[in-house]
Amino acid sequence: MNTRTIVKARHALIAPDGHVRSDFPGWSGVGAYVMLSPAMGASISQILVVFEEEAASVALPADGHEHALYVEQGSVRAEWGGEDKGGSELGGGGFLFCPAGTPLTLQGTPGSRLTLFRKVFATLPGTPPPPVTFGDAAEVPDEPFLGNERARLQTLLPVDPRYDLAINIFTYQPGATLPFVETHIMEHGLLMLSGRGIYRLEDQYYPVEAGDAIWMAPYCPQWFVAIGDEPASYLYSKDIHRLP
Ligand code: UGY
Ligand code: MN
Repeated sequence: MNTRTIVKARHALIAPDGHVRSDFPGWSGVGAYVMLSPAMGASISQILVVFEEEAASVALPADGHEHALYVEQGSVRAEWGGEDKGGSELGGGGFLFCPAGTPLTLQGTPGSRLTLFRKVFATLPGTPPPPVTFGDAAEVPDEPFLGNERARLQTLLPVDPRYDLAINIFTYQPGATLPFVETHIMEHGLLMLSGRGIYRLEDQYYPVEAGDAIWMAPYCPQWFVAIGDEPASYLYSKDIHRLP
């Protein structure tokens, strides 16, 4: 038996063949698969949620964690409480940020899938917390990354110091690469959305494909090249805007 999954002290690749579900209180009719979490040394948790039954739902408590989600497919109704109480219908490509201290419930039609990021919010003294924020990735412009038209970045959340988290989508044409081996203080949780490539994590090179999750700890040297006939695209989180 074999798997591409590998979990190391400073990085991990989680391939779909090893997924095992978790059950959480207040979650019903869903398969929850925890890709990344503090249990492996990450600061952020990344959870794949698959809605399996009619009226399947997820309840996220109003604690010190903020949540951000991206709908891979299907239709999800999000409702949040707090000062800016409200709701929204999210289809494939829909995203939502819900600040810490705000309760969030999600209901999805059977077959809907989303990736949920959950992280302790780092307050910024003198600055109010960020608001609930949502949208559709299809409407977020993509920009060439460091001048490369064939490697394009979408920044889903506003670039605003109230947020301590970025959620981005990176899309590479076949053969396009990250321009250099990045080494930075920021941690990434990542989901391969489509296509294939090779990810360098520390000093190892891994073939990766749609459905894979990756953890890059702070200072994990990282690089990517897209391979194959189609563009490769990934969703990733990044902690930002706070002094170390
Ligand atoms: O935003 C980033 O740090 C991004 N360039 N990293 C990555 O794609 N691994
Ligand atoms: Mn990076």
